[in-house]
Amino acid sequence: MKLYGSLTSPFVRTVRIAAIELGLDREVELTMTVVRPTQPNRDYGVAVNPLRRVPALETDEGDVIIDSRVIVEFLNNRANGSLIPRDFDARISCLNRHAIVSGATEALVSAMYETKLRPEERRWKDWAEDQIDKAEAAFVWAESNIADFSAAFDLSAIALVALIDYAGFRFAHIPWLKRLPSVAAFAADANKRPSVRDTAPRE
Ligand SMILES: N[C@@H](CCC(=O)N[C@@H](CS)C(=O)NCC(=O)O)C(=O)O
Repeated sequence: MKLYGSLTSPFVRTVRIAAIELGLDREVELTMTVVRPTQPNRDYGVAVNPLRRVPALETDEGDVIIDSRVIVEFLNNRANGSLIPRDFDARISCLNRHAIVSGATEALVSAMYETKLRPEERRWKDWAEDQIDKAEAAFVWAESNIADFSAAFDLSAIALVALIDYAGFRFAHIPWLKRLPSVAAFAADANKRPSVRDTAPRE
């Protein structure tokens, strides 16, 4: 299978961590793909993902699956794994945690585009700060709900570690976890896993 992505995207990283945890990493080959706002990668848009976003997974059967959550669901099913629970209540709870974490990650990716990619004279500072504020609120929420994230290394926990490391990677000047001891302990613990260590974001 071909995973279109990069070494910096937190969404691609979620899929890579999941693939390792599921024992599928040898079957999933990372294909470096550049997608940057205002520089449309049209070949990729036509051949793979019309939204021109990563990650996208091309299966051995030639189907294309987009969005990290959907890809993890596909891989989890293929490996008969437990990254997304089958029990309905547990599943909704996991997907709900993931939705908050993933929304915060999207807010930070947007803030990164606004503060680093957009021409300086056109930047909207208040909007970028609002996105960062949303991510901070999600971290505070995670601190209150850390027991659920720590109960199993599932999709929501994987996405949380990807968010924490992305926040530190792109916005290193912000002391994200300073007043969040439980999230900090969760991150330290998660980073002991080879799947997490070996996929740390890098340019
Ligand atoms: N909800 C999507 C978000 C994917 C996403 O936003 N990826 C970013 C990279 S981190 C991207 O492709 N950005 C390019 C663009 O939006 O033009 C997922 O979970 O896969």
